[in-house]
Amino acid sequence: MKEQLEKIREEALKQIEASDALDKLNEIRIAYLGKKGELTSVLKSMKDVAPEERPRVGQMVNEVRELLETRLDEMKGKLAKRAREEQMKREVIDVTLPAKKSNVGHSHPNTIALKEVERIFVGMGYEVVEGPEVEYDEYNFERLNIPKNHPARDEQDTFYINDNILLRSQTSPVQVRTMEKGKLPVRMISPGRVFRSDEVDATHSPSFHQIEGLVVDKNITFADLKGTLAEFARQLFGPETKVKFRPHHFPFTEPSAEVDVSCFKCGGTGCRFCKGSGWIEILGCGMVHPHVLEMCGIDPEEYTGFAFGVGLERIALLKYEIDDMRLLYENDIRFLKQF
Ligand code: 2NL
Repeated sequence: MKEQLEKIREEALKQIEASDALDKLNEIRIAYLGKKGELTSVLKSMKDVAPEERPRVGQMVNEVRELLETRLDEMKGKLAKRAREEQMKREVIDVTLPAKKSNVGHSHPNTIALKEVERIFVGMGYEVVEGPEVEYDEYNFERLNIPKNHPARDEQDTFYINDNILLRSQTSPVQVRTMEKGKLPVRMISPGRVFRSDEVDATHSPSFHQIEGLVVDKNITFADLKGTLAEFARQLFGPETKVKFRPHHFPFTEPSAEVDVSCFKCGGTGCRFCKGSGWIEILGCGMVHPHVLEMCGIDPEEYTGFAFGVGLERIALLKYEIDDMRLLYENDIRFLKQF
């Protein structure tokens, strides 16, 4: 019996020492100490041992059991520690590596120019109103005093969807929709994308952006228009900027004018930038035509108004001294990064 126990002890210790995984260790525990394990079967055969020998053999069995349990626990700890160390080695993070740089973008020059124009007019109490890019002929032309057969309606200039639906050629329809609602006075700008059937070149694109402005109230005069646009020009191009109003014609305003600003490069003496004239054209404007007010449900005997329209790309090109509009649409990151 004694030899048998010693053999079990030696064999078990050898196996524990040689085991290299936690589940193997568990198998060894079951094989020796489990319900049907070798040591347990020795206990079961105690009935064959002489009664006076039983205490000694029982003590030996307990000693072997305790020894094996201790060794199993030790080995379990060793293996677990080794596994943890290997995992740490595998998952090591080099905190000294340089961080991944995240690329932060910025606004497109068109957007920067738009925000600037919005800031100026919001500062003067204007509302910013947007509207649909697909419009009715009625809002884009008819109510703006551009009747059928007017040259501006030419199919060559406008993208028609069908007989009475088109891609808006200006943002005025947004203003028509606002006037039509009948809440007066009106003080608004309407920025947005517009469409014209133009060939692409340095100054033209079939899709560009416009900002129109409209004021309707009692006693609005051309002086209000002049003062407002002069202030706009000073805020946009600098406090020394002068404005010049040249008579012009638009179907929707009367009288109408085109506005030049004194060249912000040379101050008006003439340079390459203003092509020697000292002036740069920036927008069109005028007093809202009484017939337009009428068609929008406003009594022109009681109310008057002024309106203007400015090309957003034109402002961006001027402000950033870009000489080709196509650069604004090509999305070349090397170009866009400069602003
Ligand atoms: C230009 C000229 C202009 C307007 C737009 C307008 C709008 C309404 C009534 C009357 Cl609802 N007028 N808009 C007026 C004058 C000029 O734009 O050269 N745009 C690029």
